[in-house]
Amino acid sequence: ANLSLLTKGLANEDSLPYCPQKSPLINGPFHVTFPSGLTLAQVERKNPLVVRGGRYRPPNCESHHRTAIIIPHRNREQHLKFLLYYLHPFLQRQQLNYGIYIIHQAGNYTFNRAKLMNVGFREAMREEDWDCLFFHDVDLIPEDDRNTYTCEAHPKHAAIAMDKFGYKLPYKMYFGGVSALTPQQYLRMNGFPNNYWGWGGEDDDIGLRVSLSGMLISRPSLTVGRYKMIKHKLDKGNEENPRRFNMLAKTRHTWRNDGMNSVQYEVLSREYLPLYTNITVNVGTQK
Ligand code: UDH
Repeated sequence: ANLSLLTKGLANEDSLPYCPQKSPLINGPFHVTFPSGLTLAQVERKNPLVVRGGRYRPPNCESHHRTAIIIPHRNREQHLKFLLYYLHPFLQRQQLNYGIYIIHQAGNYTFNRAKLMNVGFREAMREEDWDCLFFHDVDLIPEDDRNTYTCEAHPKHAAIAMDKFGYKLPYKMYFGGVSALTPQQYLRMNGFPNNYWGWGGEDDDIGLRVSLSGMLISRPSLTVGRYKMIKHKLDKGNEENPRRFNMLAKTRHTWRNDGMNSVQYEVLSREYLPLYTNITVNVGTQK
């Protein structure tokens, strides 16, 4: 009798019904503020169903979506805390099966945002068969949970309406801040460039790769793709990249040879923390 109870329990767990196509927990717009004194311990307490490494799956239904969030990071602990505070509940309201990966650049050498994304892609895919990857700046907080963190038929640019640009797209080809691609889309454009050191240009290179590899950009509506940016100055170690214009002029010749098929790095540590997986990586230096 005990055995049959046990197998019954297992069977039930394995056969959760699928979640509804549209989550009933979606609320629409919400007001983003930055409460002083917030701690990671508080964020943990508010998210009791998030497990080791920052993983979550809906408790009562099987999600249709497996989304990995990839966040490039160095020395932005305050921003990370606020992002986690908003993002965990946001993703849970969307009934996603998700994981959050912080890709932390080791050392003090010039920052390389796009290369960190390539590292995140490879390291996240090593762990799980994610069907969508969100490449997410640490200082952008979504303001509407109808902005679903799932992928589309074409690469998605999600952060189309940021407060700092007056909640408008700054220019037509803009692809910065938050974007989402399936593994197939990511590999089709050979991932992101590895050789943009310092601030600027890499997001336009990524946008160019989308079109050079024969894809279009999909976007949520301006009312939904809204983000608040946590105000900050240009970081030490992320000075403007003066080469970016020359490099962008050559992207159509370089994208096939520079990207996922050429990325080299060394993982220094992998930590499964309560609210996220932290991967510290040596991405090397400019050649
Ligand atoms: N990042 C870090 N640490 C750094 C640098 C960058 O974590 O030291 C990450 C972080 O996820 C950030 C992202 O890289 O959100 C993009 O970098 P950024 O925030 O510096 O870029 P953004 O364009 O900021 O958002 C612009 C600051 C003003 C620059 C003005 C230059 N003319």
